[in-house]
Amino acid sequence: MVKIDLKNLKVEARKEIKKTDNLKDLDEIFKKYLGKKGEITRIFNSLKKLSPKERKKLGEGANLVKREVEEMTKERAKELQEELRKQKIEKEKIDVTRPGKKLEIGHLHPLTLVQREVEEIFQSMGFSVIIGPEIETEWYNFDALNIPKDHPARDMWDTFWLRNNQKIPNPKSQIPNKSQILNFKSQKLLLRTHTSPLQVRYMEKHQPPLRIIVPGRCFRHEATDASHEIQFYQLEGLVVDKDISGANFKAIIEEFLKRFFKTDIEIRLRPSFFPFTEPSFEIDIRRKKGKWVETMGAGMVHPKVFEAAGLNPKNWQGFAFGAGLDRLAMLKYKINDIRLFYSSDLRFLKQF
Ligand code: YSA
Repeated sequence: MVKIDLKNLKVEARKEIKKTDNLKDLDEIFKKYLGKKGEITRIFNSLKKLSPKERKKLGEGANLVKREVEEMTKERAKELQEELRKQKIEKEKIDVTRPGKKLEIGHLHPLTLVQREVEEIFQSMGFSVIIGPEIETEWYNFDALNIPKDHPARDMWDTFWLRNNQKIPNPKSQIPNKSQILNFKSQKLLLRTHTSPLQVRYMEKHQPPLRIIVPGRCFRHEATDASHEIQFYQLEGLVVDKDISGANFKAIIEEFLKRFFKTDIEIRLRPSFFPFTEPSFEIDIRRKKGKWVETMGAGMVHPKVFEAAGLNPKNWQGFAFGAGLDRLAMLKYKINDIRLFYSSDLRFLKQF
C-alpha cells in the first residue's frame, strides 16, 4: 500500500490557501485538492482497493482533511470577499466636503441689467413703461416730429430705409386702426432712428396728464467708433401736463442719475437743436472729473408735435428726453468701447 501523508497534505493546503490573494486562485487550489481529479478526491477513489481496516482508517483521516480544507477555503473566501468590498468602497468613496463643479449658467446682458434698473427707478417716480415697433413709418419717425421731407434736419439721423411693400408693423400692444393701416401702406418704412416716434403714437391714444418712458433699440446708418454703434438702445421719456417746465425736467433727471449711479455725478446742459423740442438741449454727464459724455437730448415738447398727436398745444406743456442706454451703461461700468456690448465676447460678458 502507498503511504499517504495526510498531515503533510493538510499543511500544504493550508499554506497555499493562506498565501492566495484572489478568489480565482482560491478556486483553483480548492479544485487541486477537492476537484474531480483533486488530491483528496483521488484518496477517496482509492479506498475501494484497500482492506476494510485500512479503508476505515484512511477514510476517516481523508474526511477530516477534506472538511478542514473546505473550512479553510470558506474562511479565506470570506476574507478575500471582505477585502474586495473594502477596496470597492475605497474606490467609490465620495468626499462630500470637496467643492462641487461649478455649472455654467447664463445671465443677463449688461444692457438688459441697465434697462431693468432704469425702468425700476422711473416706475418708482410714477412713469409707465411703453414699448413700440422697431420698424417705423416715415410719418412717425420724422414728419410727426416736425421733420418734414427734404428738411436738412433729417441728416441728423442717418437712416436704414426698408424696401417698399414690407409687412405693416403690428405689435400686439399697438394694433393700428384702419386709417393708420392705409397710412402705413402709403408710407416709406425704416428702422427707427430714435424712440421719439413713441411720443406721438402714445399721445394719439392717451389723454394727458401722462408720464412715460420708452426703452428700445434704434438703428443708424453711420460709421461705428468707440461711442457709436449702428444699433444701440435709447430711453425716451415724456411728461405732459398743464404746467410743466424745464425745472421739472432737471429735477427728475438729476434724481434719476443720482439713483442710477449711486454716487455724485456732474451734469451739463448745453443749448441744442431738435425740430421736435423748443427750447432744446443736450445733456452731458461726467463722473469724478472724468471726460464729459454726451448722454441725452431733451427739451420742451414742440407745439407741432402736440398737433400731430391731435392735442391742442395751448392746453398742454411737456418735456421729453432721449437718453442713450449704452452710454449710461458705459459710464456706470466704466466701459470705454460701446462695441463690446455687441461683440458676444464671453470674457467681457462674464464680468456682469
Ligand atoms: C431729444 C429731444 C426730445 O424731446 C426727445 C428725444 C430727444 C433725443 C433725440 N430723439 C435723439 O435721438 N437725439 S440724439 O441723436 O442726440 O441721440 C440721443 C442719445 O442717443 C445720444 O445722446 C446718445 O447717448 C445716443 N446715441 C445716439 N446715436 C448713437 C447713440 N448711442 C450709441 N450709438 C449711436 N450711434
